[in-house]
Amino acid sequence: MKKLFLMGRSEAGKTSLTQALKGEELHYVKTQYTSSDDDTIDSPGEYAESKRFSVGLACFSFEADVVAVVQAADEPYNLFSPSLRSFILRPLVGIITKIDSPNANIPMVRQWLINAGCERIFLVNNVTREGIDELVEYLEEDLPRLSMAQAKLKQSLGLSEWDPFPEGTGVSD
Ligand SMILES: Nc1nc2c(ncn2[C@@H]2O[C@H](COP(=O)(O)OP(=O)(O)O)[C@@H](O)[C@H]2O)c(=O)[nH]1
Ligand SMILES: [Mg+2]
Repeated sequence: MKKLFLMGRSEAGKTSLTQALKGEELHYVKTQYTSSDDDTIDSPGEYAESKRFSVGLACFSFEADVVAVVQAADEPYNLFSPSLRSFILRPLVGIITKIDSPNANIPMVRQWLINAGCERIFLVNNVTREGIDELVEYLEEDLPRLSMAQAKLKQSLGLSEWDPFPEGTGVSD
């Protein structure tokens, strides 16, 4: 199981998503600090909302296998700059929550996530659990474990650790 780090604005639905992933009933809990359990790391929205604290998010990401930008489908504005993935040494995915909202604008939020550099985008409704199974399926696939030699080779080829070796290099994962 990949360990998932969640970052996003307050009220985006991060904590609810951790509950939906565990199959729990949604119950509101104000996230006062970054908390880590076996499968997820949940962070307070205030980290993403403050220029000073947002640097800390990069540090928490090192504890995770995959980093998710969580944005609600009815998000009023975008906190995440284009090419954000360049300082995160993990696969970056986008999760759009509240797809049931009457004010949802999924194409706009999807574009923000593409601009940030998300390699996959998941659409979920934490209340009805729509889309949660697809996300769980992705998380269940473990990332390949690399030897130091393989990691160095990938780095020398300009690849991220999780990128497959291109055909013709004579090596495979
Ligand atoms: N309609 C709807 N409400 C949601 C969804 N996800 C979260 N919420 C509600 O949005 C509010 C904020 O959610 P929360 O998980 O605390 O956001 P966080 O600040 O990002 O952790 C709560 O009242 C949730 O019940 C969703 O997918 N659909
Ligand atoms: Mg929270």
